[in-house]
Amino acid sequence: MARTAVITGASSGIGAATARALAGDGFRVILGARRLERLEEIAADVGGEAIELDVAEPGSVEKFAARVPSCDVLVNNAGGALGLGPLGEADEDQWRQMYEANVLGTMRMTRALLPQLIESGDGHVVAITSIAGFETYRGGAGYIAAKHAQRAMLRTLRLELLGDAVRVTDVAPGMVETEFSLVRFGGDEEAARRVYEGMEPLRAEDVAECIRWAVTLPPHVNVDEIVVRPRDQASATDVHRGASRAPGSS
Ligand code: NJP
Repeated sequence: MARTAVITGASSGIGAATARALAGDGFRVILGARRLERLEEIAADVGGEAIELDVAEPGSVEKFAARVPSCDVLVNNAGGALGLGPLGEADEDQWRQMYEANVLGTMRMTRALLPQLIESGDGHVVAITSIAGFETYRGGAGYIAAKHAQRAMLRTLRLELLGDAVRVTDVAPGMVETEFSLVRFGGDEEAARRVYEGMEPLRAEDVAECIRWAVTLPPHVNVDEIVVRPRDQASATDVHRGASRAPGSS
């Protein structure tokens, strides 16, 4: 029987690419996000199921989980950043929303589906965190705090599930060209475009492939963490823009 993967935030970017990758690998995929129309299009494409989900709303998570009788893999991908400004001008509403989606959302989904994941006999909790979960950069405090918290939560979960047949994997990407920057800059396409100018970012499919690899390894293999960045990015703030050095040049 096909294994079931639940993917949150599957209406775009990394989540949509993960839905395609896992469905392509024979998983039955159940997709969650707020934009149901887009979700339904992707689900139809991959032969999966679309269920409306707002991970920031406890009631929405409960309703979603009630429609998922069995689950082998949970990919906590829903989340993102809002704004890029100094802490001295922090917008409480944006901070709250980032915490709700990235931190509490991951907790709620994991808590709701943990019985099914344990019952699976080969469960797997994956979360898409970020290099912002262990690095910092100016202007990113709200997102950075949320991603640090999300990573700490996963490491704790790994300890708590020791002895259960459930794996825990943290996938921490660097720059990936998705709708991430468009959302961060409130729909400003020019600001979003500048983020990736002159460098080659990861594509959503690159991160999806990391997830597919981790969840299809034999059950005794737990990939604790994957840090994946573009070749052009050595840290959150060290980004190479322009052509790569030619072989032999210094
Ligand atoms: O971004 P985007 P990514 N409830 O904006 C959903 C992390 N990351 O694929 O609800 C349910 O294309 C939203 O769906 P909708 C990042 O922090 C990225 O890059 O319909 N769903 C959409 O499907 C995030 O955790 C980069 O609006 C909610 C999806 O989330 C993950 O990768 C770097 C939701 C976001 O898709 C995927 O982001 C990095 C909610 N309350 C980490 N709120 C990067 N792209 O550079 C949002 O280090 N969604």
